[in-house]
Amino acid sequence: MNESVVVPAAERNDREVEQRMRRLTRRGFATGGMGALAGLLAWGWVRTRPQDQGIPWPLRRMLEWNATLAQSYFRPTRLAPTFSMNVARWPRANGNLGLQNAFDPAAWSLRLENATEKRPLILTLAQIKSLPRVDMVTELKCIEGWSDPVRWTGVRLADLALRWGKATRSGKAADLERFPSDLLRYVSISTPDMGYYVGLDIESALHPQTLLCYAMNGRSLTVEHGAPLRLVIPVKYGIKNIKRIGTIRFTDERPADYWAERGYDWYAGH
Ligand SMILES: Nc1nc2c(c(=O)[nH]1)N[C@H]1C(S)=C(S)[C@@H](COP(=O)(O)O)O[C@H]1N2
Ligand SMILES: [Mo]
Repeated sequence: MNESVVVPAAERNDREVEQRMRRLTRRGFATGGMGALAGLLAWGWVRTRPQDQGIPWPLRRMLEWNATLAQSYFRPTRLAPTFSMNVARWPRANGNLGLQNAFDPAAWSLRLENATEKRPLILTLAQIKSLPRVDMVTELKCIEGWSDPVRWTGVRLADLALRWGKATRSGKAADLERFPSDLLRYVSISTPDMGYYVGLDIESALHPQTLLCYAMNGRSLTVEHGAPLRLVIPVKYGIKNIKRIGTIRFTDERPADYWAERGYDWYAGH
């Protein structure tokens, strides 16, 4: 097979990214349609099956199967709604797990790890900012029941994966369309002190709206909102939007997740 060189992320223009998104989204729709049809045909049979924890067992099985299917190839979920700049608000600073230590954002660097390799890559904020800049207004939704549209500025986690080749087993730059099976299946992100940590499925992590964010509503991030770099992942609840990122690790093992360990859904999508 011809594994041609992937164009560096910084040279991809927005049009190219949009085309990629559209293709991947179409693929998602096709799968959804098949799922709906299978669901209709099977429903009569499902209803009459014995129950497992209050749910007919085939349904429980289906939930598990969906999770497996979502991981088996690259398929971003739908796009989260975006809003115009003028509705952006300041959310409350919520949650300071992993933020309590004395910390100097100016002395910060990111550890980028691949579970199949020994050596991490250490990146400066300037290197991260050299990736294509993305500006978007999306909602930050907390499981406590509030939400705010916020203007976020940063770079795509997908572009970081494409640029530095840490997301793959082969060590090559990720090629999401032609070699999705080369991608490691999960991403683990933690604060420098490991006080807070989230696990993400690779599809959500590489979703085009998943950003490593350094500015909020047009200003540099403040410490309580996660300076110098935080995750913004609008297809997930606030709990996954980890502030003060220290390490990003690509791995095939499902990562530990602070709130999943305390009873919340590991995926925490909405
Ligand atoms: N390091 C860290 N990140 C975190 C949290 C936290 O406690 N520690 N809380 C999460 C929760 S529950 C929410 S709702 C959002 C809130 O982001 P904000 O403080 O910028 O509004 O941050 C998320 N990221
Ligand atoms: Mo939250």
